[in-house]
Amino acid sequence: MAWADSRSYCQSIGSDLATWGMRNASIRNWIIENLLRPRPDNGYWIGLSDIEQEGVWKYVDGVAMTTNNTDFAGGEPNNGSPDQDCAQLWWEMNYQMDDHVCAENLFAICERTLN
Ligand SMILES: [Ca+2]
Ligand SMILES: [Ca+2]
Repeated sequence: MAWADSRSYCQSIGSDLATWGMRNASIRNWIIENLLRPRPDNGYWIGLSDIEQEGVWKYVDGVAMTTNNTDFAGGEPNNGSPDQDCAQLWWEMNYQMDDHVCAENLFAICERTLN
């Protein structure tokens, strides 16, 4: 699904695209090693974008990007052609973060807190 559709899907099941789990390196690495790496060839949307303002990266729960709460691959985010505003984890970048074209058809990492 496209990034926006992925977000809608997550919300439809009481969650949202992953935010705090992506900011926490140990949780992020657990997800990568146990859930993503066993199924290569895929890209996964997470809840991080610069849709609102180019170059200003923000998690969907409102938390701003810092160097401490992201793990972009070297040279990323590069706002590559035609316009990359949504963050993915992608096997070709060893599951580090990469900005990608939001309309691309990727998987989604949904996240919800337990009540
Ligand atoms: Ca961008
Ligand atoms: Ca990119």
